Amino acid sequence: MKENSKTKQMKEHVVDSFDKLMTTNDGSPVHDNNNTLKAGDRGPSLLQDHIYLDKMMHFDRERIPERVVHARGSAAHGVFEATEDISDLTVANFLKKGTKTPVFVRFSTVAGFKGSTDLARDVRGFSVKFYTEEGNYDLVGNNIPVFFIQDAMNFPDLVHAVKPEPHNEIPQAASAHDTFWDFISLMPEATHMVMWAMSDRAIPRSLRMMEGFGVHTFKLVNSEGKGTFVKFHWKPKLGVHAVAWNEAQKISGFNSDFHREDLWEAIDKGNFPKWDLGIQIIPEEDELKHSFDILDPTKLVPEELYPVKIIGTMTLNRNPENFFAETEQSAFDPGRLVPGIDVSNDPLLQGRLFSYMDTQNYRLGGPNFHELPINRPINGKHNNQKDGFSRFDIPKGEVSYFPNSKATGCPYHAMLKGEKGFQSHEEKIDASKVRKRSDSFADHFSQARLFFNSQSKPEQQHIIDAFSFELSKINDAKIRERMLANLNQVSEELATKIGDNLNIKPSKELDELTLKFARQNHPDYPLKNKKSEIEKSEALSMLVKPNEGTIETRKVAFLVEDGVSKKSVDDLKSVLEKEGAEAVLISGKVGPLKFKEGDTEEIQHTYKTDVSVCYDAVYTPDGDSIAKLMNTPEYFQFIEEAFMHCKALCFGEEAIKLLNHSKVKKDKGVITAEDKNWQNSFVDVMKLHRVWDLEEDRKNPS
Ligand code: HDD
Repeated sequence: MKENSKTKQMKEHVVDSFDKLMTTNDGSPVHDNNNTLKAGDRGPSLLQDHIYLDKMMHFDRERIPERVVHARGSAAHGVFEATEDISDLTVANFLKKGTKTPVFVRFSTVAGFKGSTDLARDVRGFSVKFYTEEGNYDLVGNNIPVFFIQDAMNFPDLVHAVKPEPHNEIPQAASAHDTFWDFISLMPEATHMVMWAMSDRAIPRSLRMMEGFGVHTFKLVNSEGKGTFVKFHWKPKLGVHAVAWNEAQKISGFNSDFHREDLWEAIDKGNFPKWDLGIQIIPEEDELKHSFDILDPTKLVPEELYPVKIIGTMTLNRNPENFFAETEQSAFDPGRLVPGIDVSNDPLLQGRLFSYMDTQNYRLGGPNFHELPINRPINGKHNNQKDGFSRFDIPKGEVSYFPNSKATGCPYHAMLKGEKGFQSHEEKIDASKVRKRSDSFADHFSQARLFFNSQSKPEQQHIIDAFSFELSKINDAKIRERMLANLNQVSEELATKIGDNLNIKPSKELDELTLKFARQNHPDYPLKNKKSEIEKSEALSMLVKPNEGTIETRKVAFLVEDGVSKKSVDDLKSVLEKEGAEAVLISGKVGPLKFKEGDTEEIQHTYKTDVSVCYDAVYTPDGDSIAKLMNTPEYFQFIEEAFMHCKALCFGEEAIKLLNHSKVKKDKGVITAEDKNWQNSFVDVMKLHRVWDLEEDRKNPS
């Protein structure tokens, strides 16, 4: 990996203790790190033991408050390269064509604690810190393009509702409980976002296979000071994919670090994840032109109205050296802006501008968190801000104020020397001071409908299943009813199908009752149905489009035993590896596996440690191993579960016996060596990610 300005800066702080004498925190060499100082062999211990006190005092203070939301995260370093000339839109230095900028990216779940599972049904955070030549720019987004609420005033309530309930701190990392749905059912504006949260977007196959969105509308500002509204999009090169809900639950049990490990291993092996950065460009003149308000964060801007223009590519190419120092201490803030990018008046974004700075001050113990290596700007910082806990910099001189003559006005502000610096976009505002919700934010259902209508049949079924699961977990029947009434505004079909699973019939009376409830809580709440300009948007579905799939970095389980044919293993392995996928041999025991041909190979994965849910596809090669597998219940469990989760399965010619002996039924996703062009057919099915359209048949094989 090439060095850049950020890696060089960080390197100065990396400590390598190999072959070094152990010292106290003050550098005093430690003679004995096993025994406390005692009065006599059998004690008591002495308070004068500065080596013990030094060690224990540090240990006692090792934990800092976890993030109030997005506590569980995984991160990596990388680089962003601008690939398009958009100088007509922005002066942002790092967006100049050809510019390469170091980045640090942190992905997260929202609700769970720091040690919770990766595969929770949840929104994923997608935070990018660009270390630009003009300071740090943070794009703190999510993998879902809209948000639950419109105004920051509701944020603490939303978070209190989704987090474990205060009396018993149950459930961990899950929205399937009363307080969350109580809140949501009383906030019609949340309906659009919960449609996304109940879709497969909330259970990604990999952090490397998620889109990212800036969510809010932002502004780009050019050299003439002209502003243009933009929406930011991250498009993953590996496509957007999810696991099945039943699979997610099982992964949580088998490997709660599934996403963290996947990201780490991919980078470790040189399979660097990549995303394109795109923008939707919305001229200022269009601000008020649509059925939705572009300042309303519960609305997306359909790509059919403003297509996404790709302006750069981000590659993650280095794992952090240390989790705490980098991932945990990284401090993101949507208010960290650089010249050429500004915020819009979205009331949720405006509220965020206070919260992040405030939380970092608390979480990282004071106002000098900017000086931590992971947060330091590469261009250095110069101002008159002084002192505070844990100041690292040693500012020179007697001046810490402005204006001054003693330091010739330095550090000078840009205008003093005719330079520009960061200038807020000039905007005319002529308004009364009010505390209210804009009428232009009043339509809460038409984009939720747009989302539902844009899903393929299997995706719609997953949404119905997810709502049915979550709402079934609610103890208070009234909450279930209110939620169903909200969903009835989105689609009668959706509400009826979910209602069938909950024993509730959607009705006009229920809808009115729900409205009454919502009104009681906020009497001035604007609620108006509007018609969306777009009925259906292809960009909202995750279905793999023809010829767009890839199997790069996918993991294929090869189920083997002693006596397996090496040729049968190697032939398919080389086809898969050519496509960038990985074959992993799984057997009954670790240690050397004997091939039919006589060679051996070390086995690292067994049925004790590995399960089908951690793999993308399964192959059973030929050989004398077949007889052993015939008597291995774990083998059948593996292939049958993969089948249920709509994965591609492949069987060698002799292995067809095993297929016939199992509950797996031959369909277009089950390939055997008797099929024409079988190896390529297996790759083609894998490219679809899953054969979701066969899900119903596969769940109930006749
Ligand atoms: Fe937030 C963290 C994303 C609304 C207040 N948020 C946080 C992180 C992400 C987001 C990705 C994790 C940052 C990291 O990796 O360290 N948040 C969003 C998005 C929002 C949003 C996309 C809406 C569009 N957030 C939001 C609001 C508020 C906050 C309205 C408060 C007014 N968010 C916070 C926070 C956190 C945070 C409490 C917790 C830890 C942190 O900031 O550093 O300040």
